[in-house]
Amino acid sequence: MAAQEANFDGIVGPTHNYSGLSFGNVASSASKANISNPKQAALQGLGKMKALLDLGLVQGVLPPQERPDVASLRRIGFRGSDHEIVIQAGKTDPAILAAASSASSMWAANAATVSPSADTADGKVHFTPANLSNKFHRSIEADTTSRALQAIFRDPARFAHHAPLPSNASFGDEGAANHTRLCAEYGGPGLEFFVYGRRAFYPEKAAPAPEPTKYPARQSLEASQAIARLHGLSPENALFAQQDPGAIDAGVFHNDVAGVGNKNALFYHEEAYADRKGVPAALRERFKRITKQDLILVEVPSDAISIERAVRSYLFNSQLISLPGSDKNEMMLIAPEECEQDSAVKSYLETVLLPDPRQPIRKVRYFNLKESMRNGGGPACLRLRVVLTPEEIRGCNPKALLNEALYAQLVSWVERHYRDRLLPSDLADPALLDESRSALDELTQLLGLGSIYPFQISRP
Ligand code: SUG
Repeated sequence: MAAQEANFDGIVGPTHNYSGLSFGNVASSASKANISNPKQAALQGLGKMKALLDLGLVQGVLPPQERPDVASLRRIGFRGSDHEIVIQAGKTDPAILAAASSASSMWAANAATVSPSADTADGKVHFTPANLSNKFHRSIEADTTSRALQAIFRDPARFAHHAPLPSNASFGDEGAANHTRLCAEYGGPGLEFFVYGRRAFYPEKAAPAPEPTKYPARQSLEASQAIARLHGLSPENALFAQQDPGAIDAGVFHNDVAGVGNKNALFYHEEAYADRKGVPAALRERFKRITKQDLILVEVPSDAISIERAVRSYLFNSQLISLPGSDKNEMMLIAPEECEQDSAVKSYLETVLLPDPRQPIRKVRYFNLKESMRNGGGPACLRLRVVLTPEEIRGCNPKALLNEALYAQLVSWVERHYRDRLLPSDLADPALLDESRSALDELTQLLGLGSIYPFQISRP
């Protein structure tokens, strides 16, 4: 059997809440202080995973993180027992406690950048966990993410795990959300397309466009180049392009809010890249050289869907999947329900895109992911794509791969451990820390991960 693309989705953690932590992510700011429903959030995520499993895809899970992250609170000077620290931080610094409590690791597209073995010099699958240095609440994910990835992709003969890049704006790295692999066949040679928001070094070198003025550009060119180097990609197989600064200022804080690719197709908004003509041309030319095939560029013009509408509906944060068993290269969009509720987007999809025989997308399925969407996380944010050969699948921890039984166990685990209502002010309740830790303790056993959380590692 040939290589396939597996999706590893982040399980939403028990502290999922709306604290408005992500400046530049308009949904996160707009949802600030709303009531969240962690149980519903986790079940919505599991529902999408199960649907993809039922479609015949390989589906894996990534565990949530320990939150509130008491270790980070200690690092910045809070003292006392774990409970005392949570209570104290809640009194004096609720915004910092909120940052230390975010369930943001659910957005697995930001967990790491992954290069399949067909692209790398040593023939291993390479992983670099993202440092997520632009936001404090996300920068504290990388260490546990590293341990989780190593506990899942565990055969050292097949998987290479790198340390996160230095945690600094110059090497700001947001993982696979700014990385797309294009190929003719998953197991064949691929073009790894890296999109960055800013250049950190060599200001004298003219960049295609200036930096955004309103919102931060989280990914640097130098971070993307470092990853290509670490993963042993050849210069031929990696292409770097700047995101349109205007798109970032419109709320495209990651490139996966403006485009999604799969195999030989790229579905993207006209305003995604700074060099609107040059980037598609370069992709087309490079793809042809690598695969001897034509790249299908499905560009959505601004006068059909404005960039603001794309951000509101999260159209481009859909997953673009190849339907297993279809030998005709047929693809399906896994879109958020917000696209169905926006009449312009729905009509574009159903009357313009799907009927167009020049492009491969034949079906759209809408999913209710509202809890995650309100923090700016759509279907594509929730998954990390990993192209795996059958031998590589066998080199994974089998307990992290979803099947009917694991799905049922995870649903029951969520039902037993999660609250159905949470306000940012509830984060100061030390009982939430205990609930979260006992849930995670059980989960690491379910998934056979060993000790990956600080509270487990420091346990006598
Ligand atoms: O980094 N939201 C995340 C959303 C990440 C979406 N991922 C991709 N596009 N791949 C972020 O901005 C909000 C948390 C809060 O406000 O409580 C947050 O972190």
